[in-house]
Amino acid sequence: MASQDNVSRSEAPNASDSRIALAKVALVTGITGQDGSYLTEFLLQKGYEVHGLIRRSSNYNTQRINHIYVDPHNANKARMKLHYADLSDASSLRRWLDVIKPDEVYNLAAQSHVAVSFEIPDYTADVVATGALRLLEAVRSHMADNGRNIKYYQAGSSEMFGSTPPPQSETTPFHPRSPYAASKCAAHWYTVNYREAYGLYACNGILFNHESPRRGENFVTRKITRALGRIKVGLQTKLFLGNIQASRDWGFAGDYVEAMWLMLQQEKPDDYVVATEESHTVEQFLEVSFGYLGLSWKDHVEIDKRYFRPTEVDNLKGDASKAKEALKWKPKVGFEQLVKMMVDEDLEMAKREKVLVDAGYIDAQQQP
Ligand code: NDP
Ligand code: GDR
Repeated sequence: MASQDNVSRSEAPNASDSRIALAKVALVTGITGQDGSYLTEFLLQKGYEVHGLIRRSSNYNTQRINHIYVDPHNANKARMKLHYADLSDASSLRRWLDVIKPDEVYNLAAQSHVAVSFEIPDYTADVVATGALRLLEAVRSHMADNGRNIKYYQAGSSEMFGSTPPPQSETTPFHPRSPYAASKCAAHWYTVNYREAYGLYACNGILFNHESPRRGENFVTRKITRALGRIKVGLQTKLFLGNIQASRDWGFAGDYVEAMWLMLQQEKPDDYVVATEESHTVEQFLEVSFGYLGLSWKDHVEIDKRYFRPTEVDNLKGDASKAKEALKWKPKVGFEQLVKMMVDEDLEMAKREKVLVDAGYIDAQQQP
């Protein structure tokens, strides 16, 4: 397990001392998130040394990367290294850039929950918008002071299109519908500006929803598959949801991280939409997932107005022709395969949970 004690501190020996000769070096913010974990696996497979910035939390927050963690005391084998930093702390970003000297920076960190951004708008803007600006400025000043080049990836979102009707491409106007989406628009334009003003190799990936068994449990797909597994094994009976008529273009996170990397391997920096070009409603996700386990969602789902948003994004469906043409990227996992992958994993998790509940080790009511 990646212990907080093993996360390097600024007074620790230079983090790049054990740099693997000739390996490219990537710095990933948001490494403990869904995309951070898939991107790190992908980059390690490509031979990169990967440095992740993690924020301090009262509980371990490294569950998604524990399986690829190697204790740094075993320095010859450890190609993923973790450091404390925060997008709200500019000095930490600049310090780690100076120590790590990355070739590529992937800015994935965010308060990424759209509904929560209505509850904590100021914090969301600070991390998502100003956080991106802090990191861009740290990259710019590090490059100027050290005569180095860094390629920068910004995690943009289809939420920026908001109420603009589909299909949405790179030329579709933004009309954000939440503090989160407005903050992502700011981060998008900061990135474009740093590219134009300073010649920085900076790309915006405008990614449509992408899911996986590692998706956070309060996003709708995972909330459904997690509840479904528990319903199937008898740990839960009801699932409370909000607007199930919303439509999303859902892909597999493992496919999308490849597109992030491809954007940084081109001759010139640019912005790209990444999507499956298929859209499904939340209700269709319920149909396919419950149907797969031989259940009817109508027997279990109740609509709870608490999950409705003050302003909703009704319909997202990407046009990814530019990424297909220029990056030669295309998604490998389709909608039904994605749903089944998530249901299979969450059913196994529910079965393990059931063993613990039956043995009296945990209380079924205490689970999400
Ligand atoms: P997650 O919510 O799973 O991960 C977010 C990451 O950001 C976590 O590692 C989190 O740390 C970290 N983080 C949050 N706040 C801070 C902070 N103040 N300083 C440093 N790190 C912080 O998101 P995803 O992996 O799903 O998404 C990755 C990025 O892509 C995000 O920017 C998201 O907005 C964007 N995006 C995601 C899409 C999707 O469908 N998944 C689609 C389009 C864009 P911790 O683990 O401690 O919480
Ligand atoms: P989204 O994802 O807002 O698209 O943002 P989410 O899964 O939260 O919502 C998708 C749609 O489902 C509806 N919905 C519910 N959503 C949640 N979370 N919980 C519910 O109970 C529920 N019931 C219905 C929502 O109203 C919405 O229409 C995700 C995040 O990963 C962002 O960071 C990213 O930028 C975008 O995808 C692209």
